Amino acid sequence: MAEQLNIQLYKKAVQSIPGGVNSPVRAFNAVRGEPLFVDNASGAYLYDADGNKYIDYIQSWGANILGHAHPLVVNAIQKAAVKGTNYGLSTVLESELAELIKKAFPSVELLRMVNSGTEAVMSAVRLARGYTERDKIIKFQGCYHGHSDCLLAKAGSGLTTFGISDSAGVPDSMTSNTLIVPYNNLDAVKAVVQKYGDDIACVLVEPIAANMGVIPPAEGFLEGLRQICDSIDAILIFDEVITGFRIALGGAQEKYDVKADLTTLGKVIGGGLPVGAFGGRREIMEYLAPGGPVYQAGTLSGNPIVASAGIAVLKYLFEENPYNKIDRLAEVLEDKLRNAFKNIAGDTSINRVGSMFTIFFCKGPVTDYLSAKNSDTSEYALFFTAMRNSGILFPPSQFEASFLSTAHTTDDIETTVRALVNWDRNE
Ligand code: HOZ
Repeated sequence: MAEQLNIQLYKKAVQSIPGGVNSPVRAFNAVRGEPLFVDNASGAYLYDADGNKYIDYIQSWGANILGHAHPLVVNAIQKAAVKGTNYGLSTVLESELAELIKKAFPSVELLRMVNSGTEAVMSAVRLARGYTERDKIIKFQGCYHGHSDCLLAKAGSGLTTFGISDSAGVPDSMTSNTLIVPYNNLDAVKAVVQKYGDDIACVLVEPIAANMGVIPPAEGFLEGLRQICDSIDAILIFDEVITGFRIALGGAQEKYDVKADLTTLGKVIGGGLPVGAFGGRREIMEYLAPGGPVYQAGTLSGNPIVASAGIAVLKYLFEENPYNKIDRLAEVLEDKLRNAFKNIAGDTSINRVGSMFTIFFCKGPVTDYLSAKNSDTSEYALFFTAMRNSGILFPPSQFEASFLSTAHTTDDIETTVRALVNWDRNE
């Protein structure tokens, strides 16, 4: 039998790219497979190099809320590209995108565009430290905020998937000011604050954790963080790279009615192109160069093609407000999966907030990093592989979120559930 093209492409990739992938979460080691090489994608579907079709619940790790290659986004990109791919100078598109973001996030008075979520959070933390003239930051176990040095400590996403929650190459001096506490545990935050109160520049949190699988904030958790920050004059940073424009137009802040001082964004606001942004209270943001002493820069920041794609997506979201519809579809999927799992041996627990969810292979409830880590990752691998073989693509890790898009349909849900019902565990 001829070797699959996908395998051939992987063998070629490892000759020039470490692990054959440009980001570890794309490796399928955790589910005991080879990376999937994509040929093209449209709406809810993705086609691999061998022509296999998948219902895609990765959706570029949540970036594609309108599904793949939405015509509005593709047109915006094409129109922008013929006018030049980057100028390294200002365009009106940057202010247009900024206005749309500000309209959705009342806590954001000024914002700056960058090129990734990593950059957004790295810059926001530097700004918080510069503004407060303090060094320490509070971060939560299992939350992932990109791969800048001071945040690679007990981090989720690929670090949890591959069991390297503290990366090599990061000197202790880079993380010595990073104070780590369990998610959803206000008492632990208070204890740290009692010890280090006046040295804490910021509390950095994913308001809905989505990088150790999806974990919603416990009742009062975000409000408690707000109060604690106010009591010590620390900056509250919400990392809404995943949740911004995903959970609601105004992200988790809108859903839970808690305002951050600084917010980081990415994914959805770039329509699937490389993007990040951070913004917040005017008096803090004015600490940035050129007006202020905190330096931050980027040749490609505010890129006209990225901004055009982002504007197209955000305008669509404002006009159509598809959140009820997409969340309802996700709820139907959750209910049907839950029912189907009742007839399958082993424990599962599904966490869902809006259109993002995780099926944990453990009894649950999953409320923090430790309970997420209770999951049986071998079972997840079996599930993942069975689904992949049936044309359903979930993330290749127990500790990542699955996402619906506006392109998914009830037929896709039915097909997904049927694949689960037909899962033959003995195969
Ligand atoms: N935030 C993304 C998923 N947790 C990361 C994607 C990546 O690392 O490639």
